[in-house]
Amino acid sequence: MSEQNPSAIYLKDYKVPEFLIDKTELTFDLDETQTIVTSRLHLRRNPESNSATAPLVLDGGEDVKLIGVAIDTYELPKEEYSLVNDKLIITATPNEFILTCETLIEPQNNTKLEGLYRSSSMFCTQCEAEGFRHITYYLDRPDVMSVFTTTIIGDESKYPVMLSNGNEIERGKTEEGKTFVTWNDPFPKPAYLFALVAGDLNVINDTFVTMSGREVALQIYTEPHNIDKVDFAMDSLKRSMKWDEEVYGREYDLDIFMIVAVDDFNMGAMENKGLNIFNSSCLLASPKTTTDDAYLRVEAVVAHEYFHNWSGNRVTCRDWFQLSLKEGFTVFRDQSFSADTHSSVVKRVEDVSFLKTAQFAEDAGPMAHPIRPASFIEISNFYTLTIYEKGSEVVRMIHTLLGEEGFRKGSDLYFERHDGQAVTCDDFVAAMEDANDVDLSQFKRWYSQAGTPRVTVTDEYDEASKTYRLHMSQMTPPTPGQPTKLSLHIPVKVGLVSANNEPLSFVYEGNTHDETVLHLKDAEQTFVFENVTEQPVPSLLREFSAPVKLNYDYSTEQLLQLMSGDADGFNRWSASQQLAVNELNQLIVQYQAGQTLSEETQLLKGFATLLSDKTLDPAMVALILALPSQAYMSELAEEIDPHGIKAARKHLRELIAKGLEQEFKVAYETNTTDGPYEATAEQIAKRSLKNAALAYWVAAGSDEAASVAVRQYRNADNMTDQFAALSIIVNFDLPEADELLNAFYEQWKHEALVVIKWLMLSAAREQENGLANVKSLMEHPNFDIKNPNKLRAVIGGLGQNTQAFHNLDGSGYAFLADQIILMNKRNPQIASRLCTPLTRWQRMEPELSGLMKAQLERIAGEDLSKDVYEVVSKSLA
Ligand code: B3K
Ligand code: ZN
Repeated sequence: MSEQNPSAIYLKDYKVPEFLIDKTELTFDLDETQTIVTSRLHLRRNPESNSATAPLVLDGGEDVKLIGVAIDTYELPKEEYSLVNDKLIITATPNEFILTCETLIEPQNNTKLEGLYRSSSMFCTQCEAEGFRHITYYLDRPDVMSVFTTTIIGDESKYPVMLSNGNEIERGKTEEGKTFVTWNDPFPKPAYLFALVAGDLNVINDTFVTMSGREVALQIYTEPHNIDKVDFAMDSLKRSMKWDEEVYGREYDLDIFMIVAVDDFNMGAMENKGLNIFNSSCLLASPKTTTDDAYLRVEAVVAHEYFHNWSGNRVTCRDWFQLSLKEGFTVFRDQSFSADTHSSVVKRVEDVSFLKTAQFAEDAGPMAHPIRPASFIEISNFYTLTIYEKGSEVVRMIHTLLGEEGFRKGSDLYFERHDGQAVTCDDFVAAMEDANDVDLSQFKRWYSQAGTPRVTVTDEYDEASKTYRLHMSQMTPPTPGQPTKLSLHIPVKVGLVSANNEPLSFVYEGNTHDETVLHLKDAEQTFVFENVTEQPVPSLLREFSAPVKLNYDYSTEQLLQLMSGDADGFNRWSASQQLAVNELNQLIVQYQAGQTLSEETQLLKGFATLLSDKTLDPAMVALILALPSQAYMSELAEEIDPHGIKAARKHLRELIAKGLEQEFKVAYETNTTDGPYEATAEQIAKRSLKNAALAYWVAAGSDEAASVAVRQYRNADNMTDQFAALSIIVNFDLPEADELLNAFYEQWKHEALVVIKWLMLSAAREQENGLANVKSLMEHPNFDIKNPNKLRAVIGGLGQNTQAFHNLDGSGYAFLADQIILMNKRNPQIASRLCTPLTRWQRMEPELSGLMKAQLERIAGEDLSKDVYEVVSKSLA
């Protein structure tokens, strides 16, 4: 791949830093061609280090040019320092001193979007995980926490707004007539939380009064044309602040909290202390340009980044192996916030569905890793679904084991004990244990073992003694580097259901319950329930109490029963999914054998009951109606046949559509919302059912349904309805598809976020010349390869376009590989993420598998960035 392959670093090699930086004083002289950064680092030897003579080794980057370096007032001549592998090494230093460093950087040429860079006309930063070293030489590791004072110097006519962390403490003019602004952040923080923004921005102002009565100024900044789209984010922020006070007792600390939207951003958002920076796609929202899903995302991301102020900033990670300490916990917090704000069952279904589709696939692939990895080559590759989503599931299991109150006692102790520190996942679990006097030692294996455990359940009922037994076994499959696994502590929440769909109470361990949490700890274990009056249907793993694959041989009748009547809303969805998965699997087998696909489906009965039940939450009905996705079916498959899955899904959808055509029409007509658009749970629920019903109705093939879809597109007063109609028109290839796709672009070409939706839908469109169409999108004047949102939209759309991407001539895979090679050096983080579909090659059917592998090998032949190298080499290992 290159002459010297990058090497891994290991958790077991962790050592405390040799030096600490008590204070960091930075000056940025911003300029269009070169930016000069001067840093004054107040350094001293770390008393916890056992070396009194270790050299000072500061992290830097190939894009940082050192102009000069001084210790106190002594300017170091060249022979007194060295630059090796981007590190600045000074062998002889006093025990305590001020190091002054002057560096030159070129933010305008920074295409990697880490460190300081330009997005549109503004300067902005992204420092997590290791971006700060691309700004200046530093101890760029999270266990070095420092008080930052930052002065920004710039031309006020171009950069009237200049922001950094903390509070503004001074402002004035330099001798050259430029403006300077100085910011101070009193809370010691690692460099990854540093932020700077400069630009011609507009702001909205608000305030929040904390539970102790302090008034906090809230500001959201955007480029002028977007300032009308941040009211929802501001409202979400205030609700998040209140929620964190009520649920976790956590109050905001600084006097000001700022958020800035930028267009070019590698991920969703960043929790820099007091100055969050957001991808505009996760901040801007207006009814006409933003769908319900995107509204919910804005709310969740605003909450997530805000919650990091405690889970991440006040208490941070000791090293990057502990990333899930802040990410898993914070995802759990934002999921709970959304669940409390909207419907908790709907939220749980959405989160679990995502986990089972995407995280399970990651856990079954070559990049599988525990939520606390033992090693990595490039930390940017470990901002994964495993760290985030599975990490959240692990925190949720602790919550399930300790209960609401016990969990709160544990989190209180954690925050109190570790405020201002950089700590580990072990510290988090220890606080939970100590506050509750419990032993979580076996449970902690979840932190170090990768792979999705399989739990297999069988049962028996003894009529005479009214005893019911559940036999459970667990097995975690091998993952790279972990051939054998230990038994985990798995909380399995169960209830029993009677033949006439009533909850059946039972006696377990001496107490009567309707529902209980079983502690599966051994490889095989039997749980005995007494006083069970009839043969029950077990409702297993309620609320998805553990991130496992559950196997119980449910009959179709049992699934239909759980689907219509289980007390656990989550399991009603789960049963419907299982039923649909079973039917799809049969259809796939028929498709592969060249047989006629079966014309019968048991889902009709279940869906009919569902659609006629007026007591149900429409959002829940919509979720149950959604067939298991192409991606989820792929995750489940022994050998992935994308074309077979696609054909089976299409066939089943049509069967259901035709079987319940009238019901869908009625559901469409009765779920219209009155009044102006609002992103409330109630309205969102109705729109989701209305649009799900419309898709089925159109799938049944009537002209009436097609014209209703076109009418909805034309009359919609909000993006949810407009885009849902357009997607249906395009996906079913109605005659108006071309015309309306073009009209949509023309209507919205000046709204970057809507253009992104258009790019995605266009790229995903299945048609004869699908790949040529994707290529032409990348030539479109409104496409910009430097903008990660646009690139992801096109490549993401292609990934959903089965015909174009999984083309048997290999052209789809080759095209993706071309883009990866193109982005490899320009933006390694994005390039590495684009590799994901190819990492699944070993699970594909043989022909496609070989084609994918060939592309990975082609990529491997290039001179690769660490990011891409790690993913490609692990995939081919
Ligand atoms: N902590 C950031 C993610 C940074 C990713 C760096 N490659 C956003 C978040 O999880 O809140
Ligand atoms: Zn986060």
